Amino acid sequence: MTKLDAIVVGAGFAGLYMLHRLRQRGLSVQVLEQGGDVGGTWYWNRYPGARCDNESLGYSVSFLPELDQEWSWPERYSEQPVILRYINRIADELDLRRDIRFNTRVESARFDGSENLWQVDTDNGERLQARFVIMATGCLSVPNWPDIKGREDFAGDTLHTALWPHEGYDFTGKKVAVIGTGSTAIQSIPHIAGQAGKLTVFQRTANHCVPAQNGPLDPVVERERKAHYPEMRERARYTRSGDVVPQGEITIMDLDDEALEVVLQDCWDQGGFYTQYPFADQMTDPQANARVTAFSHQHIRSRVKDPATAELLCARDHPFGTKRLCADTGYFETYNLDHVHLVDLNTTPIEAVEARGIRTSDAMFDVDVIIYATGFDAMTGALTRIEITGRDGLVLRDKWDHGTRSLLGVSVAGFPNLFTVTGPGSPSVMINVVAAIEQHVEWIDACIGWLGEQGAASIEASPDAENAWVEHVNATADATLFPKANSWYMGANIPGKARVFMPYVGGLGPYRHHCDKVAADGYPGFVVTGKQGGPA
Ligand code: NA7
Repeated sequence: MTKLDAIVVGAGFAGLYMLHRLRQRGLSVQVLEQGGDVGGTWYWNRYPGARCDNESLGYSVSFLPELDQEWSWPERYSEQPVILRYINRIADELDLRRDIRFNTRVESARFDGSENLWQVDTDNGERLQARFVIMATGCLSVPNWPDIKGREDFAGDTLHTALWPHEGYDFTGKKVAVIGTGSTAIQSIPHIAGQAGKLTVFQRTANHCVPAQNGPLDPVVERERKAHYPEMRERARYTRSGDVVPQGEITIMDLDDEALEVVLQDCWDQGGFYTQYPFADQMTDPQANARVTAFSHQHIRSRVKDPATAELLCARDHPFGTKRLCADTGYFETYNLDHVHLVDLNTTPIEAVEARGIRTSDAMFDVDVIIYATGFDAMTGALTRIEITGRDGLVLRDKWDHGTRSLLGVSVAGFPNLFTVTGPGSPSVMINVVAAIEQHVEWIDACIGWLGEQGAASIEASPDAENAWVEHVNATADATLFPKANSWYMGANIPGKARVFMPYVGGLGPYRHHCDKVAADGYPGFVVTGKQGGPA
């Protein structure tokens, strides 16, 4: 049996950085990765139009300053192949592949208290042992297949956006159905429409959307950023969003209609998440939020020619930004094409998938291919699919059955020496995820270093501190409009999943200060065993 200091699960941004840090510490580390190569999210999500909604100058790693200078992002928001190339470059630069086992799925991890060791079993029948296990499994890595009657009966091709064929897919002349209208659908639909003979989009809930305003990266912006990269990276570490965009400087309710229109138009012209962060009250005051919603609806009406379709595309069932905001490039205009149709599943729900297509309550849609753009079992899916057994036979899936519980989103009571990168209860998906990952990885690495210095055997969240943190995470979310949406942040997209707001909305900067203080104060709230003078 292979015996290691640490096992890292996943080889996306998080797993790669974790490997790098622990290796620098002189630890023996093995990364286990289900995919055939590095990249995580960016390895799997290869659908047409897949790109990051965070600007690449920020959505990139801070620990390779030479790469910051050398690398050129062709566009403001990079498409998937470019990001995947970038991640490959990181792996090459740091010679990481030699410690990564690909095509290896972790099936179970079991803590052996007598030896303070984790036993990890893979689908290749291999067993490894390590003192530490770091789950770098990603927040959006388990695709959600909806439970639609007859799904298996379809005779044409079935695709899921998160499991896209590596060789691509030619839609030329085909009759195509897309189910779902989240970020993924909004990115891919204009591209699919460009090829398909006929495209029918099945919408259950319209999503709030802002124009991405993507384009070639302005050389002046690039030059400026490269001249100040270290300062910008340092600033980003302490902002709420993990990026350097304007944050919370404008109070919507202080502005009259005319002034607000000017400010919002400016946001829409700048595009992307510029629309989300400048406002202090957008996510807390329903009235302020409604004014942004009204502006966004006006915008949609100006872009979609058919008024009935435009109304269907206006999100109404949740406040603006309370589901992950989508960034669009030509999405709304796609519905002006004669061969593209929108089906409203609220008035005519899907009754079944049949061999020749999709039957709704009032029509049969014959199609050649069905694309499920139906999202993920987010935040917990990858963790609960692994049989993770901690102290005294406690299984993580069972512990989280009524809602996720974790201290700082990084450590769970009952699971010693197990760390979760961007776990539930941390800022993770609410912010620039690369910044969130770096903060967690650095904190975990320092914690492991500290345990070594103390000669300690294990660390885990104490139940009291975990409860207090969960309460704080909930209270922070409850002070906002976020819990009002049936979002994947709430687990609401997965039937039967506990409805708890999972990410921490307090912002990266305040969260980092808190985590740093915990470390500086010797990890209060954590149970440390084997430490000199402590329990064995
Ligand atoms: P999302 O945002 O979860 O969107 C999934 C879409 O699929 C959404 O419109 C869902 O409608 C729809 N959906 C899910 N199940 C069904 C069924 N059974 N019938 C009809 N429609 C359904 O996933 P994405 O992949 O677009 O984006 C995920 C994240 O990746 C994104 O937020 C970014 O952070 C990157 P619903 O809203 O549930 O009514």
